[in-house]
Amino acid sequence: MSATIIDIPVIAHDTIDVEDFVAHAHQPYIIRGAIDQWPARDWNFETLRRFGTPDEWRGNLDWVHLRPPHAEDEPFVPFPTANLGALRAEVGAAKFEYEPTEWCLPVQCPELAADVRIPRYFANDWLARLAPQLGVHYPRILIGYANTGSALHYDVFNTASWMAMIHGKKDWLVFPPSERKYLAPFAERYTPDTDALLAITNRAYRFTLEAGDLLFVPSSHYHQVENQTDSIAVTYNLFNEHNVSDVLGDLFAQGTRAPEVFRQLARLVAEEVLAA
Ligand SMILES: O=C(O)CCC(=O)C(=O)O
Ligand SMILES: [Fe+2]
Repeated sequence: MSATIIDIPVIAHDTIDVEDFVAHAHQPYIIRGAIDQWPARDWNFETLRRFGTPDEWRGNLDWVHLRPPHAEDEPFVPFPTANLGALRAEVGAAKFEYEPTEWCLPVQCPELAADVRIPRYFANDWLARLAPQLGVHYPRILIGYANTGSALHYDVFNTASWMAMIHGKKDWLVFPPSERKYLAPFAERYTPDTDALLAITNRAYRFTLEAGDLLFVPSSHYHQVENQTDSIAVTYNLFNEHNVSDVLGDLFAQGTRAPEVFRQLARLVAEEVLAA
């Protein structure tokens, strides 16, 4: 096998007049023009450093957790980001897996959350309604460093996600749900040699996400992401009636490991059904 690369559709923010975008988006999309008016477009590493003191939790800004590729049995090791230049000089062009620890704005820095404007087509969000019970809060800032990548995965509770690229570039590889069965040997690990993933699959999206772009990734789409440059992104996970079945499927697969999530979700679905 050798995967055919599918072009990811690029659509203009203004042309999205669908009331519920998630209902119709069964593949990834890049949306242009969505974040032009966000005050967050002006963020850079210096501006972010002004928020919070270094000993407060601000994911990946001062420390980044790294390990070599294919070293899932080893722990991530914290590196001060100020010293990454020295580390790179030592290892040359080698790539590292990084742990994408995120900076959770509503909890850690509400004043920065106001710089992000949730696009209207992502406003129908049941995960936000569960957030108080489950402790999952978005939006988040995800800071990455050149030549680092994160493991092949799908997102928490198999939710959909969007990512707004604020600064820098990320190389994305996204697989349709039909490819998932082939990817098991590579799941939850970072494989810098992406040709190895393309060699065992039929179809994939491969693209670079650039500053100013907004990416939507539906549920059940495995993805592996690499920071082409140092980067700042805003991430957000969501689900609603259109992909709740993906979330339920994931919870059933996890079985008793997620009873509390199940309980809260069942309550929410019952509320929705009874209100209809
Ligand atoms: O940018 C990354 O490293 C990973 C992004 C992603 O897939 C996620 O946060 O779930
Ligand atoms: Fe993800």
